[in-house]
Amino acid sequence: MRKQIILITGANGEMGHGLISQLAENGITNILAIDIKPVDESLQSMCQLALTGDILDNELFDRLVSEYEILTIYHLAAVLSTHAEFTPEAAHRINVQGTLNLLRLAIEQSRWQGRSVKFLFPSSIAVYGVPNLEIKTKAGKVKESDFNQPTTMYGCNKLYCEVLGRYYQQHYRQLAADPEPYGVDFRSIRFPGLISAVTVPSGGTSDFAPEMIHRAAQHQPYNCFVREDTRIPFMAMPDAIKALLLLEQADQKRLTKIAYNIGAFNPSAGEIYKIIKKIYPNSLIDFKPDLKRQKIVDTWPADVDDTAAQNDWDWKPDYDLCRAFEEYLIPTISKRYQR
Ligand code: AKB
Repeated sequence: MRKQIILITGANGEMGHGLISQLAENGITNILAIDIKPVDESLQSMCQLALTGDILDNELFDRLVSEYEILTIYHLAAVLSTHAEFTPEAAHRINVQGTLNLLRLAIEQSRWQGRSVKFLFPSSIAVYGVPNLEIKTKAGKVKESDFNQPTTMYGCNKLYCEVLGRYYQQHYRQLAADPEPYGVDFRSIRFPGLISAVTVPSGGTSDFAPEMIHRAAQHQPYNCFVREDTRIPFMAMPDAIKALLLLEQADQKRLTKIAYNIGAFNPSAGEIYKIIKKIYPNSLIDFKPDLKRQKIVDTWPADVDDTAAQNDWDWKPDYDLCRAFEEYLIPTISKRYQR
């Protein structure tokens, strides 16, 4: 009998850390964690198996099929928006071909198991491309069908992978004599900027918020790369993990979308600065916009409409801006840097 496992790619990433820790806390340990670099020591003890592997390596997945019955796939591995702009073709290979490899694995597993394997895919607000600041301000909370014209390779990749997910769920091998019996149970969330107290992001264009907080807590100066008036949706990492697990547990029959918006709070960079200055009055933060990265963030919405997630799978954030700082970020981050 093959061992039943939950497959998590991108294990070393910010979301990977949060998800593996939460699953372990929930008593779930049949985790197979994969990352291109050796999985962090702190995570290995929470996993049944931690593999160093490349999601572009099909042989890796062929080996897994023979040994494991994959119950759910959380495909978190990705090259984020800023990094992807420096290596767009490599990002496309990893973000799209990598996802295609995982979708193929999921389809094969669905056939073996006689049921649709759940495939949780983190999409992003980067799929939105709001044309200009005037429209961004007027648009307010954007719906999933608004402004789907991404301006980054990462945003293009994420939007296309949502479309691939729908294809693998509903149309894969549609001309075959024997139609695909189960498909993939593809479920996706368009995450806002995520702020973790435990890890520091790298390669994202929404990183200005977590970078500002972590640098202030280390009493290090920080030049914020966006204007003070820059406003996009953010979320505390525990809520991002809560959303992934809620969507995974949701009744398929209630789901009306392939990809869902979720929101929590949407402060401007200046409002985040003011909160930090109250907590770390001596912090040396100033605003030196990187006009190229600023241009990307200005195409992302000021806020998102998450009515569908509320209706379809009872989404509700635990952390608003104030609680995120008071009860999650500052206590954990201050402890982390006091050592
Ligand atoms: C990024 O900045 O690229 C990501 C995102 C918004 O998806 N954090």
